[in-house]
Amino acid sequence: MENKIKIVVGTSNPHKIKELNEIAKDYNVEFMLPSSENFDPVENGETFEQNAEIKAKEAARVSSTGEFFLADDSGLCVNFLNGAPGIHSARYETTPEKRIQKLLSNMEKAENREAHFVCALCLVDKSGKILHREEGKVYGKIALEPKGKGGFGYDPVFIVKNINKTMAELTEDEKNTLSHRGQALSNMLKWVQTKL
Ligand code: ITT
Repeated sequence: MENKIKIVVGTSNPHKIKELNEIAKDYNVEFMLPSSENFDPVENGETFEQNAEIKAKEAARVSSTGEFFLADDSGLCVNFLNGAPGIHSARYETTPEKRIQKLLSNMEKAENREAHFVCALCLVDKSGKILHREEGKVYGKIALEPKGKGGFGYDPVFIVKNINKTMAELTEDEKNTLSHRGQALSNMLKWVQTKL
């Protein structure tokens, strides 16, 4: 397709860019990383929505190219842990394996294992003006042990509601159809395609 709408994504997580591009493959949109190495947002918001806005605005501020800037702030909210790790999901521990181990050990006594993933997307222009926001959620529960090799982050311990497989046992397409990121981005892409 010609004249794709180019959107700079404010992220340093390569898994997110991979999923975003996969979800957007049938749209006239191309995602790119910020052209500057100075992308270093201070994620001090209190909600996913606020942190997505901070990252999108930072991408717009530091990029020397690009007209539109998108950021994803996402995480896992566990009922038994009063919503933790939530906005701190990426910083809950130092590696993905340790984050999963910490989560499982904090859940040892939990009878209620309900949880959900959240993805907040924020799109801004070069001046930092917010153009559009979307949010997606997917519900499920925390497994007793990790299973599956797909996806990233907490996917091996998140059993998707009504499917009875962990997110890491799904194919890329299956995850992207039902995931928090898949839902939020599909709606964002529909907006982009009609409004930009
Ligand atoms: P950027 O801020 O640079 O975009 P990040 O990974 O630090 O990357 P977040 O602050 O939004 O991003 O934290 C998201 C964390 O939540 C991520 O690192 C995972 O631990 C978890 N997470 C988000 N989406 C997930 C998914 O689809 N599957 C599994 N874990 C996910």
